[in-house]
Amino acid sequence: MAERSSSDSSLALSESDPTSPCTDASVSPTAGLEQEWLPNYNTYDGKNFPPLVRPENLDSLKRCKTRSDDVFVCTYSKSGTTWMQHIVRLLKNNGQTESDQAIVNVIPFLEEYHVDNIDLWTSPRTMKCHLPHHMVPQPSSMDETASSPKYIYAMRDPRDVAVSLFYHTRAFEKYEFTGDWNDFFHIFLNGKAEYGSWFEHVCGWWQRRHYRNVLVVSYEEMQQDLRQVVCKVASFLNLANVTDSVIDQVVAKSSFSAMRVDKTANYSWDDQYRRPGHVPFFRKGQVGDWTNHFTAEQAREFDAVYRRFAERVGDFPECYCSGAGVATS
Ligand code: PPS
Repeated sequence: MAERSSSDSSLALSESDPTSPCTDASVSPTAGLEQEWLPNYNTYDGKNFPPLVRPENLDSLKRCKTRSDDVFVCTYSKSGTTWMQHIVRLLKNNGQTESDQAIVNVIPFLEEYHVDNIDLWTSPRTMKCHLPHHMVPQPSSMDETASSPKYIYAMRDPRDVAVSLFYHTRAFEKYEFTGDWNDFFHIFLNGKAEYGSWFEHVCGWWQRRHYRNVLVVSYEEMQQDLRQVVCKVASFLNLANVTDSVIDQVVAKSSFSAMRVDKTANYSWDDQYRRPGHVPFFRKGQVGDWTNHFTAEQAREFDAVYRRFAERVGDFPECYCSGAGVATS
């Protein structure tokens, strides 16, 4: 497929611009839903954000200057972020966790910080973020080789994302959310969950997946052939010295069962903030758990919204409608 240049005028539009191809015009953070149904979100620029993500920090990111050796792990929430962070961390350190530091200290969560703080981090910086594409710090010219930071975007079947995010939102006291799955289904489908519409989010990165400094991978691909994804990430990051044995170690240490008991990766440090009896971070780690939650009517409604969006924007992954994983290359 032909490489798309960063001067493509339709893609140069921000997704917050109503004329951008990815904007879901029907989405506003609260319209059509009673405010009291919503989790305790912060709102910024027409989108909802988790309670720990402060609008002033989001605003400050407009001033964030990228560096050529920056690596961003970008995702919509609950799409395999920690899995990808762990892989990147291991790859960059010959298959070892370089210290007993929790992953959030090694690969910090960008939007929890103010730019004045981020500017002080030493290079090379690797950061995680869930921001929609137009809010992620980027150089004025993307799609270059030597001088561009790198962006890894991990995506997941939105139905599994919705289910995982439902349990996450219910688990943490801070969200003050006591709704049921049916309530959350509508919050998610209407683009009112944290970070806004899944469709807009994925669209922003999907349409740039052929840029040389963007790598898009899916959770389903990772489940199907983890080794292949690990190799893809190593090559994208230009980690020339990674041997087969390092790849083997990264794959072994990145399995669900290995990460669940790894204190640097399993988010056990957050357990103190979970309501009693709620699921742990490593909940199921499966493809297709949505079938245990969606009613037949919800599945039809989701498919209809998906198809409408995909038809309108044209260049959008189609496979999730039929239940298959998305091939990103
Ligand atoms: S967060 O809070 O947004 O950063 O969460 P995120 O890391 O993106 O996603 C959490 C879900 O990813 C699952 N997970 C894994 N699945 C398979 N293998 C591995 N190694 C793995 N690591 C994390 C995790 O279990 C969450 O999904 P659910 O469906 O809730 O279990």
